[in-house]
Amino acid sequence: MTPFAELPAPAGWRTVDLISDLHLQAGEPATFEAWRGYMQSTPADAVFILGDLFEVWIGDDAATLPGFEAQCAEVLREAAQRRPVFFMHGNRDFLLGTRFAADCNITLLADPTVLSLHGERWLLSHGDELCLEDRDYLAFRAQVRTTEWQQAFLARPLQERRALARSMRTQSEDRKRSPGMVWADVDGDAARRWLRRADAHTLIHGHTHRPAEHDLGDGLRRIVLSDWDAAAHPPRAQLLCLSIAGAQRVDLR
Ligand SMILES: [Mn+2]
Repeated sequence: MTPFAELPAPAGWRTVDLISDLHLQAGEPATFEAWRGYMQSTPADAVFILGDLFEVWIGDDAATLPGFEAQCAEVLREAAQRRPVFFMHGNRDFLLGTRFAADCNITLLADPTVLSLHGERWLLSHGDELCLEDRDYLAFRAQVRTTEWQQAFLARPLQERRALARSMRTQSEDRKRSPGMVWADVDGDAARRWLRRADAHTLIHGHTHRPAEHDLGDGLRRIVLSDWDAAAHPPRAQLLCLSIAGAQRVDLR
């Protein structure tokens, strides 16, 4: 079994912020503004984005044109000048590539990655791979994460990719609304297996939009990050801060 990726935090890091599932899109400016304000002002020594920063990512070339993606790139680039910014793929933005990352000076992380900080090992993931009941999605995931699928998709013209992404999203929304649809959650046994393999006690993930802390037994636990929606009542814009004191949720108001 290949060991999980490891990221030892530099000795100088005191606090690390974790965020996920912002689902940034041009049509939701309030969440974009909340995120921009946060990225400009956080005192954290590093920011970890654990997937689904974007509602959809159709290819790095989209960010080379003026528009929403370029605006987001600018926020990342500025933030990364002040502190390291790490990015892990979610199921919406798995096509975000090395070209965009290099352009913004952010570091791509493997899913999962073990972060060692203050003598603690934190297992970080987007979480979609552990939702074992979501079989249709996992089959789709296996297909779209292959180099062949991605090369074929990215070879299509930008407009065609935008249209395809839109229709895929409509299909997925329809599926979510269909009667009898059960929202898959992270599988407890799979989470425990990952934690043992990582020699870690805490799994931190997003994806499910069900912020909580779950006791997995034997001293193991998983912490679920909140999604963001600054236009909701009350607004959701939350991060998890890791420090010497442990993990703490912080609501941005
Ligand atoms: Mn997700």
